[in-house]
Amino acid sequence: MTGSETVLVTLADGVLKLTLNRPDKLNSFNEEMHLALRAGVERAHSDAEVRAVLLTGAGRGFCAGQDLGNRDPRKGGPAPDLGHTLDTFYNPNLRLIRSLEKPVICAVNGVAAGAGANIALACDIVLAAKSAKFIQAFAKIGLVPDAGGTWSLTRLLGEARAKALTLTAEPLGAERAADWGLIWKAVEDGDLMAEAGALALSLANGPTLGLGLTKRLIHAAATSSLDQQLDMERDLQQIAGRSDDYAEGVTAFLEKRKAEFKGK
Ligand code: T3D
Repeated sequence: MTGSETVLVTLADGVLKLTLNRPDKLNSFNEEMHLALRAGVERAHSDAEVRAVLLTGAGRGFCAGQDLGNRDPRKGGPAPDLGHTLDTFYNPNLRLIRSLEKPVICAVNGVAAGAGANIALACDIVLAAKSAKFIQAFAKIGLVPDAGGTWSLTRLLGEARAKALTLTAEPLGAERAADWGLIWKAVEDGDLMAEAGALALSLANGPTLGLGLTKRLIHAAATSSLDQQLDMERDLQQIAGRSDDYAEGVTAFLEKRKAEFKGK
């Protein structure tokens, strides 16, 4: 195991598992945890051994967003510059997660509130324990949603549900989140880590280059015209078609055996 105590990091069979680890504070973010998460995701970018990421939380919660103990107005002094903290801590991590051209699976093991909910939504495939809840808690403390929440919620759910969730801060249960298309799946609490781990392992054994290019296409689709998207599919298919994994995939099909992808 490597990494700071606030994010536990393990690499096994191509899966980099990052576990937010401040369970007594429901894994809310302090500066150390931001930096530890950043180091983990940066490693996923640079380490070719990493072919998928699995993000989860220790204890009964996934992440309760910002550690509000670090924002106590009763301690006096000027109001904090939250724009600066977003720029310095949250936004770099969001960009790193979103731009990683390898699959990122999130196993939401319990409550995901504030920026914690929105970090989960930045991942590629989100599984949640049936008991987990997603809470856009910001309105309860006079803030606006951050960590990309207004972007993810609006794209995934549309304006009506995005507005109701953010303006009311009403908790959204995992099963309804899945029914609404906010996440991939709600699973029995006891099955969550096994199911998320198996999915991460299966993706880590996949054609990593092609999966990364697929993510790039899906991300571009929201702002592209059909013509632009067709051109991009052509360009990226050209790259995929020259990969070792494509040659292996077709060979394995013709030889009626399972493909052994190397991620290149
Ligand atoms: O500041 C900036 O840099 C700007 C960025 C902001 C990003 C944000 O995320 S703003 C939103 C911050 N988060 C929240 O407002 C959520 C606060 N937490 C809650 O509303 C509730 O804890 C939950 C709904 C998430 C869970 O409720 P429950 O009843 O299951 O648990 P609890 O009893 O409230 O919490 C358990 C412990 O975790 C408790 O500590 P204690 O009393 O046992 O010592 C509680 O204080 C602690 N905890 C939970 N959330 C936070 C926290 N401690 C610090 N910060 C938290 N966010």
